Amino acid sequence: MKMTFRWYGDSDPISLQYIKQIPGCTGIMAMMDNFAAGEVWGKNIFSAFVKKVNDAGLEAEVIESINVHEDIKMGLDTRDKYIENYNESIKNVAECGVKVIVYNFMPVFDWLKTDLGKVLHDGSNTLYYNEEDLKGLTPQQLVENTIKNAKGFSLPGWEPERLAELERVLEIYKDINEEKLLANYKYFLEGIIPTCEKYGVRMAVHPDDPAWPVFDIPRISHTKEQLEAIIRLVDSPANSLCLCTGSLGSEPKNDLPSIIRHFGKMNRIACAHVRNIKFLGEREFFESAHLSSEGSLDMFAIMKAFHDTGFDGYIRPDHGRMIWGETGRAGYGLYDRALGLTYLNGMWEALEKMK
Ligand SMILES: [Mn+2]
Repeated sequence: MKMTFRWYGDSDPISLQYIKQIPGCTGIMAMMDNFAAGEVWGKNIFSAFVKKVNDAGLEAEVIESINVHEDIKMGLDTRDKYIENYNESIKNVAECGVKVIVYNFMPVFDWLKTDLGKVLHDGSNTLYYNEEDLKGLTPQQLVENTIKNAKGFSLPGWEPERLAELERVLEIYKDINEEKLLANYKYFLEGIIPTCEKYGVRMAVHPDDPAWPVFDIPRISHTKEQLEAIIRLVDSPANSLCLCTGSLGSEPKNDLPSIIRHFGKMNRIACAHVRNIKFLGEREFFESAHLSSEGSLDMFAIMKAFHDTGFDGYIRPDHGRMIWGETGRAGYGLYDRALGLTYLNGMWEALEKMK
């Protein structure tokens, strides 16, 4: 297992040196916003990025932001060009040492929360979701609220160019059901997995966050059965999962340790985001500190499931709260994520030594 930390590049207020100072953190999961969805990732820009990370003593083997163009998800005629570009990007990042590409196939909206800074009992603040707060909101209003609450930070999944065409895209999705979306997904994977195999890269799909459909837009990656259907679309280890515990775990019916064991045994988990959440009611939760006792998920059972199935991929702590007066990009401060990383590493050491 390799323990990593998300880094946003030069715009990230958290320096690579700070990340390197977190004990047991050997690399980053890279989030770059230099390229729009559908654009080819230029090798010169990306290799300079990797060099910077390597010079700081860290690895850059996972990239989290080669976004799938909406036309691919919608199955439009223009998709072939975007798939061709995606293949070009895979080749370019692979030649710079990337082993895993995290992506999602969520229509329109990527992750979704209704409050990016909910104040908790101890004065910290965190990301919060309450289905009630979505009632009466149009998708457009949700987008406006989210961008307004981001305090000037760019938020992955909420890129202005992706959302500019919201009305048009929502109209097209009215004719796309889950079956059709899955067929478009298959077309995409069939177009890119051979390239992944050739260059030794694994695609890792991030599950829907939260783990249910929103605004009646189809979503097809939030249950064990759906994830199984996805990895069977193209039967290759290059077609794998990014097991995000906070996303999948937002639906209490998703038994995380058993899901991890199932896909872990099949060698279909390339990387993981590990975090805890605390349920307050039905479809209402906040992102808690990582420790099991602070939230609703059993983090030890989760880590043990990874360990027992011989997981040798990449893990990162996921979102953290804002603590100790830190301000910054929602979910991506330094302190609470570093605490989370240390906690996860502590459990891993115990699991190793108790083997
Ligand atoms: Mn995640």
